[in-house]
Amino acid sequence: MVRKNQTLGEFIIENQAEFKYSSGELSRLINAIRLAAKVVNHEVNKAGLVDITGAAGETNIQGEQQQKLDVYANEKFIQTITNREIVCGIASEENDDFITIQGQNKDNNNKYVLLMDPLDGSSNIDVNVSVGTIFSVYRRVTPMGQPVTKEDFLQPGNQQVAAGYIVYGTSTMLVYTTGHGVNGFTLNPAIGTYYLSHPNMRFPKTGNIYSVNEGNYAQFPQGVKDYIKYCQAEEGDRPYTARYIGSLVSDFHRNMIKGGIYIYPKSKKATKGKLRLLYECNPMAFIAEQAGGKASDGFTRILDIQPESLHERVPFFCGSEEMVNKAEEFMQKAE
Ligand code: P6P
Repeated sequence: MVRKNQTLGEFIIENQAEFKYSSGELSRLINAIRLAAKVVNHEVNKAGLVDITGAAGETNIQGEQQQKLDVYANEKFIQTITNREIVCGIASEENDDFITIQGQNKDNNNKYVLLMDPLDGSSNIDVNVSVGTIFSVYRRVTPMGQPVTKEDFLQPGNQQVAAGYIVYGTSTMLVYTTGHGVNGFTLNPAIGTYYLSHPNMRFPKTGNIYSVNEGNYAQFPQGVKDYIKYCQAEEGDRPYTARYIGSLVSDFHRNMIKGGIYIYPKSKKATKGKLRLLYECNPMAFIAEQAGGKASDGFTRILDIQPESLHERVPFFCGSEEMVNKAEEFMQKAE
């Protein structure tokens, strides 16, 4: 049941029945994520006032310069979720390998695995542009009582039981799905409570915003070049508007509200694209589909891709269904 302005806590309790097979752990996991998000939000919102911005002097497995806030956010989410006896493992963009959580009794009886990008778009922190956290939840596939294995993380996105993001923008919002639609909660920082501000979020079937880094145009596959030219043509409802923040969560969130498509294609520089399948594309694709949108790699539904490794990358086309269909047409024609 959805009542505008109900709190996130009330929403979880009133919709507990939706969490099939869960005797409350999934609700507790969402609660833990919302707590960690409040803590991270507190730091994100004062970046620049304290020495929490800038590079941490390390690079992550992606070879990307780790920002201090990346490392801080990663630690906060791991700490908050680990000691709640809900997940048996965590995989993070910031960690080379997954983390095993055996539980207080070391009995390996926790039911879920969590995958996350703790702070996506973090290169924007120092220039005061919004960033986000992305998370994805699966039931484990290995038997209870055994330590988590890589197979528990390498599940196709169509097996997700929950996915969501926190966008630290002009307001801080938690947007998530458990397979029963998408709901958005806005944090009132004065009292630390999230309120249901965007019930039943839906991607408009079409739109006129396209989000892609056109600086890489020369390196794009021909189908992407053709689609960009289509967006720019003076015909019908076009030219479309180009909007690209450089923060996936922010571009996705705006496109879900206004209608639009986000594309991060492969290029000569990024031969598989840049975005990671497990903790960026799969959760955003689950949310997109639950909101009536679409997500593919230009040819194949993102949620049907069988992952081979934790940090693998895929090309990403995601947004309003009719816009993704049109982009896929250009990709297939150019094949
Ligand atoms: P580029 C941030 O690093 C990110 O993963 C997404 O949030 C964002 O959309 C994209 O990369 C930006 O990448 O190559 O256009 O700067």
